[in-house]
Amino acid sequence: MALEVGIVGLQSSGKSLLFEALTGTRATGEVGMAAIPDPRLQQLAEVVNARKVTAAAVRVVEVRGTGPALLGNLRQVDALLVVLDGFSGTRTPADDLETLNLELLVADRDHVERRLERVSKQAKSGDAKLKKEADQLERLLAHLDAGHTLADWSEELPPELEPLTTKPVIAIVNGAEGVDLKLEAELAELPEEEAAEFRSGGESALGEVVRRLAETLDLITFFTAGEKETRAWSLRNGQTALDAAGTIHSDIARGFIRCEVVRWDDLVAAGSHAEVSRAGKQRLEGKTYVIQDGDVLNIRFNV
Ligand SMILES: Nc1nc2c(ncn2[C@@H]2O[C@H](COP(=O)(O)OP(=O)(O)O)[C@@H](O)[C@H]2O)c(=O)[nH]1
Ligand SMILES: [Mg+2]
Repeated sequence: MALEVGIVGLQSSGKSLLFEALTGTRATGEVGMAAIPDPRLQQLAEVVNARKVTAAAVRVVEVRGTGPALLGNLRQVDALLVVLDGFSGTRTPADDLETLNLELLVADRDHVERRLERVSKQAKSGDAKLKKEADQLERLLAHLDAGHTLADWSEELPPELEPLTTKPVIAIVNGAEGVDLKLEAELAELPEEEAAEFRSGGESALGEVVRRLAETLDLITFFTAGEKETRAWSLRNGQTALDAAGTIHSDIARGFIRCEVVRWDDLVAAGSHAEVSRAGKQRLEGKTYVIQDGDVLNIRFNV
């Protein structure tokens, strides 16, 4: 399951432009994939003469406005990208961020209230667990109505809740001061070389956004380097070889036997899988091995 990020912002702040800049497709208020740029990938692809090169990607969801119903579409995402108008000269980004935080809070209050209604009804059956959750939700609602947030609730939240206000937030000021999203969206439509030429060596401001996202989510990258396809994949820091297998395909996780691991730069320096193995730089690891950023994996599995 790919990691997912949601785009939120006030009307005309540049949400659709960010979606387009990240995914290279025009926003239809839907879902797209944003590639995570990684210079190591191309080097690996060249070493193995890969016919296909695939970057790691995160799913991006744009919601068309605010309000509990629309924001509710973001309950499953791993992080929020908040777009703030810094280009029109008519808005104050810091104030808009406060407004958006309030919108998220209102959406969460609505979420808690709805859940409370449902659970109290079900709890009439006498189920002790439901009764306990209803009591918890009632106190939580009072906590919110007293001007507090879910984030400063001292007890554990009921696991059934999917709050928005506890998600990591990455704020992007759209404009010359921050990221010029109009420009980035236009560049996203150009072939990669032309866009790079336009930037004349300077890096994409969008790259910075993606990097902040990867940092916020504590992501690491591992690679699979085959001739048919060389590919980068994202994992959360601390995840294992078995998690890596599951990221590639559930069948590979199910049939996991062992995993050959080389460091990406050892492979590039050696020039081939055969050479790096001959140099003794390839290790065999099991299911519980904790993947390190930059590992190149070859997972052996039974089907
Ligand atoms: N000049 C300029 N216009 C922008 C910029 N960002 C957004 N706009 C304009 O603002 C309008 C709304 O942008 P859009 O991405 O559709 O906003 P959304 O409603 O948040 O999805 C569009 O007409 C954009 O062309 C910018 O950085 N510079
Ligand atoms: Mg839009």
